[in-house]
Amino acid sequence: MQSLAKLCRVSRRWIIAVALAGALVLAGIIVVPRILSDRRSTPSAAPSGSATATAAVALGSVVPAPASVTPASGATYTLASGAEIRAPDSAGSVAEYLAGLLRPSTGYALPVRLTSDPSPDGGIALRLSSDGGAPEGGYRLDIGVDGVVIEARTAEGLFHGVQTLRQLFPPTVESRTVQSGPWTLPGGRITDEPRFAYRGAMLDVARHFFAVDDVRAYIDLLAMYKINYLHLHLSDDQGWRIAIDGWPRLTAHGGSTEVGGGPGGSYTKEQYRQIVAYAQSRYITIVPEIDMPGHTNAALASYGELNCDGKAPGLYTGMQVGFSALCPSKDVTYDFVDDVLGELAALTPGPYLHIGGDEVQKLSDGEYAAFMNRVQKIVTSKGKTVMGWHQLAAAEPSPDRVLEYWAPRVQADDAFDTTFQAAVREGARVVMAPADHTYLDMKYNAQSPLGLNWAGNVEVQAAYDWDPAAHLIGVDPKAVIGVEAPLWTETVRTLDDLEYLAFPRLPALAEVAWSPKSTHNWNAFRQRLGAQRPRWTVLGINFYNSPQLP
Ligand code: TNX
Repeated sequence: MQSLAKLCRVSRRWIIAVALAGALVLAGIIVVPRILSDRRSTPSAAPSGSATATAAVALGSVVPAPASVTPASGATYTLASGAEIRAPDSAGSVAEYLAGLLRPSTGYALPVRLTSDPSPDGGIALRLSSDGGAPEGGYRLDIGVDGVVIEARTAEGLFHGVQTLRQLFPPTVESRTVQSGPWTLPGGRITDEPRFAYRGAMLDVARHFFAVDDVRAYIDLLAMYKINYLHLHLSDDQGWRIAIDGWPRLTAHGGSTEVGGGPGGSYTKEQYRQIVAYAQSRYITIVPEIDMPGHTNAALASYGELNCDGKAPGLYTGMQVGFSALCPSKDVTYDFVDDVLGELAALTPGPYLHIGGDEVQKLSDGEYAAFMNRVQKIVTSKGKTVMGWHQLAAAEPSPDRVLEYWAPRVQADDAFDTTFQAAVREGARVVMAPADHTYLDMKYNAQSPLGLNWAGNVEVQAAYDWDPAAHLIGVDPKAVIGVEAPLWTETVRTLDDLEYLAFPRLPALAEVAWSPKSTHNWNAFRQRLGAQRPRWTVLGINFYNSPQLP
């Protein structure tokens, strides 16, 4: 626990220290700590003859890389103006989604025909079957001269197949205005399934608030790369962003500002439901986070009784962390947590409630663990599964809980690692979000106009070139259920800003989470990722044009 406290305390000092440490690591001077085994290969030269942006799309060019790709040499399929999209009733919404993607740029009518046994007949058929050609969440895509078939066990699998199909059309398919074809696809078969069940992104709507439309737009970008969880960081020192009936000042006062003193904002329950429903329509599960006991100044400012001295502090619009905590010795604190988590559980169909638990400097280790033990029980009493940042390892086990490991390599700590390893042995599952690989708010390089750099700069290769299952030594790889890409928003104010930090690192992390390890190859990946840029241009995504991509 001493080491945990250390983990919590040092993070800001690193903003300065890590730049130096990063340089030493690069120079090979610092030995990689015991829990971390980051076997990054030395980058080799780019292969010659890399594909140009305008060349016809190849079957093997998809991001994330599919599990298996078998091109049919010479065979192609061309979508015709009279084509139909056919699907069974239960996949009708996926068929409509596909039609909605293809209609604006092709200008074709592409009627959706619902039928129990769809065949392509020159168009596109979505088929559900009990074997589906691939496991749960996976799909099989067959492109032949006479039509396209996507087959899966579930509508979710079909949706992922649709994302693959979308990338096989020329980039102009992403246009919202009619473009000239031909709309030709490469022939062959793709059989695909995800490596990890949890493929997450996190959006911090507390440091800067993002309205429902921005969140919807971000969800659409996540869906393109088969991400299936969106963790919303709904509260922090600078803002409380979700309406709670019994505690109206949380949003009225606690939601009224943000980093830098802007107007902030918050979601009504109806708006939160809209986000949940939109995410569901893209097969994405929302994971709401109320960070506690620290990162709570907005709540403490709204209700004096949550403070040990009974006095409400002022609102906070700076960027420090660790200074706030709910009062762990007052009954009202737990009444408050019970109300908040109860209302959030009722609004959230997904299995997880994320309770934060990071960077608490104001409480003793004992106070922290006792508080988190009580809060974990409140989560399970609401029928939900606990998720928390990795410091939560110091609290007692909770059924199936998920710990989100965020420490960058230079922050690893032997004593804390022992606590973490023990928590995993006692049943905790792990989502990997090490800051030096997955934090989308880290700068790409010293010149990046946005972002922080306390965990070092994170270029595209750092986001891609690591193995979530092998990253932690002493942790059973089977306990690792996935990967998350957090986007903290201290420096991020607009959707354009979000896009700049997410692209191209988000697709890189999506590939780490989806694709089998056997496909992992930086040089091949950077070719495929680079070839996505024309698509991002057509979509109007404000991406960072990384020099690491050909
Ligand atoms: C650390 S890592 C935080 C956040 C900050 C972020 C900025 C973790 C669980 N907490 O409070 O926003 O760094 O990069």
